[in-house]
Amino acid sequence: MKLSDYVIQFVANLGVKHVFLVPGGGAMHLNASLAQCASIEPICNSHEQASAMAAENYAKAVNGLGVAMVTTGPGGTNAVTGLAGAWLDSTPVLFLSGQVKRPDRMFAPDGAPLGMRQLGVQEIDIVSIVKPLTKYAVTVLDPQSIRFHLEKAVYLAQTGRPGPVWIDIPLDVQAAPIDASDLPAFEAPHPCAAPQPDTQAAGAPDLAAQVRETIDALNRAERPLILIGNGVRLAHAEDQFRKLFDLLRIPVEATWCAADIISSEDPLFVGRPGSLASRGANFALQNCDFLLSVGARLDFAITGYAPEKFARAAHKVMVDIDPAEILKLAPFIDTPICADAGNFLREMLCQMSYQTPRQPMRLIPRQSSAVQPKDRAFWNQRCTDWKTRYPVVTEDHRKPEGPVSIYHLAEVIGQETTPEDLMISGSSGAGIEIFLFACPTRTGQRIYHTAGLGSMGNGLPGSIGVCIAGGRRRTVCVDGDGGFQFNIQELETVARLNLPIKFFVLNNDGYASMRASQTNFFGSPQLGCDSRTGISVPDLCKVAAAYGLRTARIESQANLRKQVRKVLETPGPVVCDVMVIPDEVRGPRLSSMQRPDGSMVSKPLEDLWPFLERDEFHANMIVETLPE
Ligand SMILES: Cc1ncc(C[n+]2csc(CCOP(=O)(O)OP(=O)(O)O)c2C)c(N)n1
Ligand SMILES: [Mg+2]
Repeated sequence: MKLSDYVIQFVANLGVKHVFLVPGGGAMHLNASLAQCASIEPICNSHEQASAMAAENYAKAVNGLGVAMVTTGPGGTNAVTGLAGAWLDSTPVLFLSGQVKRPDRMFAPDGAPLGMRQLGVQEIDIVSIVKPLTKYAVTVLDPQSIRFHLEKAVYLAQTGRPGPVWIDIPLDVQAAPIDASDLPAFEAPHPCAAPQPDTQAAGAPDLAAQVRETIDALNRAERPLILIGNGVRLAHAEDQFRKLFDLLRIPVEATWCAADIISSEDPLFVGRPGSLASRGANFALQNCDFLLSVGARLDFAITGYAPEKFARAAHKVMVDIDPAEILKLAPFIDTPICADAGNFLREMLCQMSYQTPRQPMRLIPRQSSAVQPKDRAFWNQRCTDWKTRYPVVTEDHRKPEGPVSIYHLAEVIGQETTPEDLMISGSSGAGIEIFLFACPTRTGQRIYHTAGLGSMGNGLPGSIGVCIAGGRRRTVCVDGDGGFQFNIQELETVARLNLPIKFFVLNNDGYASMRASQTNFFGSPQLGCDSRTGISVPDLCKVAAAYGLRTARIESQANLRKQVRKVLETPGPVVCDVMVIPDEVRGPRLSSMQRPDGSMVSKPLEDLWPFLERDEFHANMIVETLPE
């Protein structure tokens, strides 16, 4: 059997149905084998960055493995941005790259570099480039080792904290004949014997004991709060979370990545906290006296760049599979639990059980530390009040004239889509932040973005990935007019495959976020913000029409719902240019204040800009406020 056939068969046997690629001479055997594979549909993109981003979002959508295939040299380097996104968002993606044949490599047979920059045509040492962004990266030099490397890579991609892996295969290795029945296998470490990232170091308390500690702290709490992150989904533990939530019925918040695990309409869902957040979400976070964070890495966007002030009155339990994520917050976490979110939630549920279905809060002890029934109606009510008193989308956003408010657009798209629809956004830019922050989600509905990297250009190829993963279901992609340009060539892929993706592109004459930051920090002159300062965007409807796509333009808020509905109901792909308020106020958000002596002070998470009148602010605080 030819090795490249074995590789593709291996991928097919994993159940992978689609591979995203740009073909190339350096990967020609892999390409040819893929072309012959009946059970995988190859999706050819027009740029490897797009293949990588499509594969990453595909993996997110199937909550499994995505696969991208690229050629040697620029094929690999072009894919690095998508790879980085997968690395940061813990997405399991298998990258397969072609490489120059072994005798042409700029390495001696023993692996020592020969010292030149390149020997083979289009040669690049891609493995060294991608090493820091992968869980496993290897150039396969011995054809007999192919099974081992593939099995190891796929195991690592999906075990512990998931992430991308990279297998680089020289041309002559791709073509090598192998006996598939006689290849050494990778022995996955036995779950009990292996050093597990999701269990503790020797001497550390076991998970059952840590869950008892968690329950004890919860029992003492008057104002408990749960925060869920993407780790809950990566652990395939959405159902366990819902069970726990139904049992406890205490207020819940979610990170942006996990916002679609719970319906925005659930009365006990307070919101998405952080540096661009609803006031209610941050008031609840900063006033709680017990915080259970599950599967959220608690990055600066959530802790407000000041972990010492984050939920400062709370007993904080942090459950994360990655010890480094916990370690970074070590002084501020009361109960650090290095565990898989699913294992933790299962252990929580195991230590709890219903007494009778009609008395869900009376939980029988399995151990001495069972959850005690406690009347916290006051706190639950307070959280609900915050949510209703400080809605993200206000009447002002909905006023029926003028250019479109992104808040209103997000609300309308959220309401007009069905739970079956897939939603994806670009991932940076002022408009996108507002969209992701303001768009409500329903149970079952998914909303994707590339959270950690925030790369422009994710929206278009990402929408291809999720649409295909979702069985070519209706997909809504909201992107900035700047970000949309970054992979605009993928409109051809969308057109060719006739994918039912409805693109809403936020037209604000270029880079509104750059305009905002340059105005805030430097005034003028400005550079690369819009058509007056060196960056411009073309007429999107003309561009889309050139790709043979249907187009629409929404000029104003008048009848916004009707206009959005029309786009959603148009069959096939549609590109809709939305004339949005060019510099819409982005808030409430974390801000700093200048002291009289000129120094800057960061405000705590509870005190978001635009600042509330001090009386109103103090009335919202249960925890003592910080000196201003
Ligand atoms: C690949 C990449 N390059 C540069 C940036 C820096 N950057 C962040 S937002 C932004 C402008 C985004 O413009 P647009 O997509 O139109 O969104 P807007 O801010 O206008 O809403 C830039 C250049 C980035 N995030 N990603
Ligand atoms: Mg823009």
